[in-house]
Amino acid sequence: MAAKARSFNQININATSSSKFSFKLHLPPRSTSLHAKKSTPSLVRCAPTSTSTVFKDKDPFSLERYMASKAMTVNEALDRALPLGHPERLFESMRYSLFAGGKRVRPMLTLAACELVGGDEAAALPVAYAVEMVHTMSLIHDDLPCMDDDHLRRDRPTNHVVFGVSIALLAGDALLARAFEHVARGCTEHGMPANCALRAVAELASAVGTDGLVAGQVVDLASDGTDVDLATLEYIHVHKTARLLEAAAVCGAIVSGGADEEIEGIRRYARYVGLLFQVVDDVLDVTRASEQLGKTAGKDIATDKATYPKLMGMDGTLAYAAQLVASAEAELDRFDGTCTEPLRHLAHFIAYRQH
Ligand code: GRG
Repeated sequence: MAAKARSFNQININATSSSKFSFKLHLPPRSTSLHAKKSTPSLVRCAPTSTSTVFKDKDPFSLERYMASKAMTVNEALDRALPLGHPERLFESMRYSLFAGGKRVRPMLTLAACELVGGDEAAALPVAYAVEMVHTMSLIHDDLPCMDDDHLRRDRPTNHVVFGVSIALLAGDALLARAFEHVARGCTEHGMPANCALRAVAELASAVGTDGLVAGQVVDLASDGTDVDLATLEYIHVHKTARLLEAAAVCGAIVSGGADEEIEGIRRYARYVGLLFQVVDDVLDVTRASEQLGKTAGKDIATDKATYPKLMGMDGTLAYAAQLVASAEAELDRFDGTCTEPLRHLAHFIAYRQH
């Protein structure tokens, strides 16, 4: 870990930050309490889900094994959920981007949150892969000529380069619709109470629309060529990036029957991690090459885009990232120790990732 920290970018998660930048997340209250459950007093449940069955209790936790196992579970489920169909070109386009080798971080957050609150992984799986469908949709749309006009994504030519703008746009739309279809079907098939299903749908919808991706993208587009301050930058990234990671984890807890107190603890953790994801993304854009990222690197500097390194400097950005990891971990301290391992390690992975 120490070697990694040096190579990425010297985040020292144990350091007390010397950042002069204030550390606050301005997030609007969420309307997730369609049918709020009564809170339970303690956050000590542990999940009898697949990690504990795949890895023996005495095995030390290995994030590498955990991520490989969850990615395989998610990929197989996605393959079953979206076989080729008619019209074939549409399905080819959807599958082209879906199976282009994404890290599957968001579905991992869903499954890890499920595990933390003692849920059944099979029941949370449709939500996990639905979030990946939403994420893939956002990448396809983000790369379109009317948005970022990018040509490289997940190590491949972008969707519209291969399939044309019209099909790429429609493939994104179909992935979005399909995602909600699978959340609803998955909840029904696993006998989930209707209030859980509706709450998850509301959470995910809010992360996509005017309180999430779309809002962030609109402000991002409007900020092009203007002097963006830190508050605006945070607004963009919280909405464009962090909200979907937050919804991924929160939905995992909701459909696993998590208590309100647990769900809100996981939300706070995921908010920190979501913003951390983008802060690190900004750093990687400067420090890594396109071949290492699988997408166009150095674009932020080339287009003079507002980023955390630009506004805070690299040292300030790294200190901010360190604060975010520490804050995310602090949220997990209120839960049972063993069960927090996946979310704890995922926060570290996001901080130290190289791509
Ligand atoms: C049309 C409803 C609708 C929404 C689209 C285009 C858009 C609105 C939003 C853009 C959102 C976006 C692409 C944000 C960037 C998030 C980000 C850092 C992506 C990279 O995620 P990784 O590193 O990618 O997890 P992989 O490929 O590993 O999955």
